[in-house]
Amino acid sequence: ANPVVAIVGATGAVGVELLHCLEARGFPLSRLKLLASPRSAGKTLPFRGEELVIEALDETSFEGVDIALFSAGSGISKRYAAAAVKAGAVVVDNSSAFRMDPDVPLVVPEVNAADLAGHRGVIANPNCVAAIATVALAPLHRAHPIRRLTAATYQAASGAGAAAMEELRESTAAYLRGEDFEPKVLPHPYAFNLFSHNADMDVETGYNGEETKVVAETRRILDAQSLPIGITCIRVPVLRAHAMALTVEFDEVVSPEEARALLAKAPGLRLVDDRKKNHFPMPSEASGADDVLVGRIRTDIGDPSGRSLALFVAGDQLLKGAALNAVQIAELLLKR
Ligand code: A2P
Ligand code: 11C
Repeated sequence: ANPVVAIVGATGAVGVELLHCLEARGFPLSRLKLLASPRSAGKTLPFRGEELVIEALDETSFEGVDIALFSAGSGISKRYAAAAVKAGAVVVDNSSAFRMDPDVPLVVPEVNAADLAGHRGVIANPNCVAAIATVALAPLHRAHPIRRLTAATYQAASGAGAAAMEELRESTAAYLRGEDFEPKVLPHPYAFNLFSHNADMDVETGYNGEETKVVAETRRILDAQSLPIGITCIRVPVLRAHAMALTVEFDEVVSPEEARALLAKAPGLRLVDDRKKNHFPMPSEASGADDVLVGRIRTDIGDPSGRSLALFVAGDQLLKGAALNAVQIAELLLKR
């Protein structure tokens, strides 16, 4: 029989996309159970032409569930994942709760599907920047080992949840009306502005929690534990697609032509690299797309050795950065 699937955090920005992905991909499930906080209990969400009633999450929610897709923050994952596993479900967890646990595979299907083997009931879905970046980096890394990476990110509101997306809309409308707007979700004015990522800042090192996660997870997904990575994460006033400038140093000279050929045939990627038309990856074109967009592939003139390439990447934070990757992991689980 087809599996029973549960979504924990079904009303969230990622939760709603999980429903869409399951529906759009015709995921073979016998029943879908929607779970959220008691605030949402009794409300409904549409799925395959029906209105499914949301239930309040508790320890008993996972009876009969085969696959539980968690996306309600790491506190909820830490509290309820064990109950789901005990009830016999496999958990695909979108939070950061278990990503660095050696017993928990951290998987981007295009990159390290084989790591799923030997899971013990929980599989971690990576941070959105790590997932999007590794789809573009892995095909290069397999052909020519990367020896150093530098990244600057341009991250959308969706990464901070549905309420942050609403704050971007409302604060922009207020700005255009010439009215004051007091930020409630994000720490700084968002309309026509950008700011250092809102994750907790380590005042000793000067790196925030987002940067630390991206570094650790990128290394783990690429199986390159000692890869030096420099990173600056920035929140930009875009609704749902993250972009990033990547500078990649190799052990040897890799031509842009070769990189373009490797990336053009890699799964989950679409080349957008038209110099004549100045057409490169943009959040507007990445939004709603399953594929990660990659382009602006060129030799980095900042590295006199000629061994570095520069790329620009954009990917839908809610899809490849979250819901789509989780559903792809669930599809791999069914195949096994
Ligand atoms: P709810 O809408 O009922 O608050 P986002 O990342 O977009 O902010 O979404 C967070 C998700 O996590 C929402 O679906 C939210 O449900 C859910 N959530 C928050 N707190 C709890 C909780 N205590 N139990 C279950 N789900 C929760
Ligand atoms: C952001 N990437 O854009 C974050 C959100 O590691 O799951 C997701 C944080 C994570 O703010």
